[in-house]
Amino acid sequence: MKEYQAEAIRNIALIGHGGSGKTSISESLLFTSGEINRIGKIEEGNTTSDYNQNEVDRRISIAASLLHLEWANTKVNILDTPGFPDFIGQVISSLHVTDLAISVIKSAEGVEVGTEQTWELVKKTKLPAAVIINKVDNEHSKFFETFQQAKNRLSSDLVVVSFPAKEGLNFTSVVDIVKMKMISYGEFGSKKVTEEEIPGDLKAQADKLREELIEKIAESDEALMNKFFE
Ligand SMILES: Nc1nc2c(ncn2[C@@H]2O[C@H](COP(=O)(O)OP(=O)(O)OP(=O)(O)O)[C@@H](O)[C@H]2O)c(=O)[nH]1
Ligand SMILES: [Mg+2]
Repeated sequence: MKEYQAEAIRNIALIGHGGSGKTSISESLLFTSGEINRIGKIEEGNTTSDYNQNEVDRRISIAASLLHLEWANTKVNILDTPGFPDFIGQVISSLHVTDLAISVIKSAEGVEVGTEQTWELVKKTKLPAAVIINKVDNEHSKFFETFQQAKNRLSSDLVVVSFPAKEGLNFTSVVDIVKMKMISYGEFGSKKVTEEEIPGDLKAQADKLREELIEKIAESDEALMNKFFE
């Protein structure tokens, strides 16, 4: 087995309310990085993370699963934790061994009780944290409303790094605020990705969000600010 130096290892926990999409995101990450060559689905009971028969039958995660992938010469260990509150012990123990927590929130439903409960644990451990606003293909998706809610209820430090170019049933693309490009995805499981200039009607919004991102970075760390400009 390939050996990695400590600086080339990242440990991430996916946390959040039940059914927000943590296991599906894990599966997509494994597929995108080439760790698996067929993408599993919760409905088909064939995801890498929910392998236990009970998880397959109930279509929920019960225990935290440890997954791994390689990306840019870095080993990424992912702990996919259950969202159902009975299993919160799995979230608590996972957060003790991770460097970063990623909270997955449903775009249409917004911040839910499980989002707040698991976020409280992150605050206790003082871990760095990020948020994924997921299910932006839902017809009731309201990305920016959910973002504002997360800012109000989780952390005022949150800033957007990418947003859906068009949310709802026609979702195919995101605007990446770091690359300043629009990134479009092919059909599910195709790995087809295309980069284009940000369309005119979204450019002003992207510029404004990028300014907010830079301000936040500058506010928090001078070294990071220099790195960002490099
Ligand atoms: N349309 C749509 N469905 C999604 C998306 N992400 C997940 N789902 C579906 O949402 C349901 C829950 O997904 P999971 O990946 O099991 O969510 P989870 O957060 O791991 O759930 P627990 O582990 O039980 O907390 C499944 O039916 C998924 O197929 C998404 O981005 N879009
Ligand atoms: Mg799950």
